[in-house]
Amino acid sequence: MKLRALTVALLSRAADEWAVSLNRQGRMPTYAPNKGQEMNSIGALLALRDDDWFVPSFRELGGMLLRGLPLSKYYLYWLGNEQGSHLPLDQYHMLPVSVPIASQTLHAVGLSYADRYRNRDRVSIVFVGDGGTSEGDFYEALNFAAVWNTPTIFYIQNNGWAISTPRQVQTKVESLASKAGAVGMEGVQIDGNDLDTVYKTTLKAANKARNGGGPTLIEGITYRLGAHTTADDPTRYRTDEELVPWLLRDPLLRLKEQMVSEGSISKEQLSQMENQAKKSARRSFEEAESESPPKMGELYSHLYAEMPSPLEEQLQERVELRQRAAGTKGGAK
Ligand SMILES: Cc1ncc(C[n+]2csc(CCOP(=O)(O)OP(=O)(O)O)c2C)c(N)n1
Repeated sequence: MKLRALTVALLSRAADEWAVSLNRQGRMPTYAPNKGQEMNSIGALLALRDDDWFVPSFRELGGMLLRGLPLSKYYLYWLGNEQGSHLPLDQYHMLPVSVPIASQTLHAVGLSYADRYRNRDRVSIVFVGDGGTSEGDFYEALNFAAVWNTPTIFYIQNNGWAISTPRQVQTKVESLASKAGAVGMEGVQIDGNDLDTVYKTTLKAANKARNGGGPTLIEGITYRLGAHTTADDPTRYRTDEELVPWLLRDPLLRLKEQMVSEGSISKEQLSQMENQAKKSARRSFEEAESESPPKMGELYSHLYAEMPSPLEEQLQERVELRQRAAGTKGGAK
């Protein structure tokens, strides 16, 4: 298990670092790094079956790679290509990246309600950030899951910040796991930077849910080592005094040190794996970049089976604007 977690975490870390660098080169529009949070989704997904529903937010690259998602597809998403959100359900049992904060929590409850209704022993896991737990959708999802006793695992990645808003400014509770008490659900707070703890806690919640015991809220305490996204500068709102201790608690560093000291991997093997991960990240991006860039209309065509008239009007307006802009350029020649 540890070797698999390490391989995926190294690729996730390399992919993050390369994406940030590509953004600075003007080749990647906006990217949300996972750095420092990887073990949450990796540990949790390792504890689940491949056909359990995985409903991510936007900092679960490790979990997505574990499910077999090619990194190039993840890069396509961040390049704005809708193909990055087309994930055949039978293949991945996973929903695409979700940016509207906490909206995905309701989708996960719906999925697990359907499974319970059909007497399937499948569970759903949904990820949300600490800021997301102040959204109405989150409370509604928790309540429905508790009342309907759905096989849902809510996993909060509490990385301390919602962009520049610290946890203590957006909620009065010390423990986000305690929010489960409001709906009569079990809540547990854990070290989200420790692979073993995340794995065991998720496995326990999954076994309970599979056996009809209902939902669990897990709060993984973690830290976002990088920026919120490449459009953010965290030095404007957080101090080095806060950051430095978390650099020492880096989950990847911890796993690497643990595995080397146990003798399950040598330093040479580790550096080979790191090089491999970096090469793989570069190759995956080149693959994604070689796809043709998304066309303007695609922004509208993937939302509904039949496009509603306000969207049709918007699209038409944009087409006309573009034609006019092209005409103006032509006239100036
Ligand atoms: C409904 C909604 N409101 C606002 C935003 C803008 N927004 C994007 S990320 C973010 C902060 C989310 O913080 P948190 O839930 O703690 O997750 P993190 O980014 O720290 O992983 C906000 C407010 C959004 N995407 N969706």
